[in-house]
Amino acid sequence: MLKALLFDVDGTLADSERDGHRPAFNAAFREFGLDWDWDVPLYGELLAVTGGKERMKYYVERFRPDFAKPTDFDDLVVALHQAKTRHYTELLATGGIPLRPGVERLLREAREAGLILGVATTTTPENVTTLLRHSLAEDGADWFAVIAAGDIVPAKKPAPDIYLWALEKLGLGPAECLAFEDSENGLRSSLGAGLKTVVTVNDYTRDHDFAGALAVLSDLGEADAPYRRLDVAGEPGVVDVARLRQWHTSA
Ligand code: XBP
Ligand code: MG
Repeated sequence: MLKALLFDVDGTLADSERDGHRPAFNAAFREFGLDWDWDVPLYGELLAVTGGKERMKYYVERFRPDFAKPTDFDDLVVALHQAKTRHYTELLATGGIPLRPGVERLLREAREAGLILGVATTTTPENVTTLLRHSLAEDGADWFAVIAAGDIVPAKKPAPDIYLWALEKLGLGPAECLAFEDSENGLRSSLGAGLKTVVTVNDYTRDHDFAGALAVLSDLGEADAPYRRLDVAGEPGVVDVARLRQWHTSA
């Protein structure tokens, strides 16, 4: 029986990477007097690595062999990441990052239907609670029984650890839940935890490999703007609780 819905955040609840995280990283780099600048295509490549601190280290290794790393490089990365989080949460507090189509509708319906809601993400916990407060509802974070985020597990997605952590906190097995993801790394993580997963793509992820997903959709859909099914031929529609229960049992 379907008891809980587990959501990825970046790219799934909100299209937050290109115009949210990316400019926040760049603002932090400027603040620290670094000449690092992540444009839209480069950031797409950097998204191969999940986690902001891990992504900055990967950038230096892969793209900036000229950068003379200070002996306290790890501390610099932590300080840069704190500045980036400040810039990002300031943007969120202006309501600058809206939820994706159908997200608020489905969250409300799921709550009314008595489904448990959870989050499993590699981003920083503060980013999640701030997004939910400003783009969902003042008490948006309280809608979720578990918010599994950031460094709470050492191995970030595509490792399944963050989903396994969330399942353990909820006291549920993977067969009682559905996951929602937007990226190949995310899908590998959720499938690795044994979760059936609905994928909604975005501009950075639409060409990813989503083999094994329950459904691959343009978005969750609204009555006046239904989703398009991208994996198999199918009617446009709206992801609601009834459809999720049907997919969950038939798969
Ligand atoms: C997305 C990520 C994160 C964000 C940056 O996570 O990979 O690293 O890009 O966030 P998800 P931080 O899709 O799992 O929500 O800088 O806070 O790590
Ligand atoms: Mg994501």
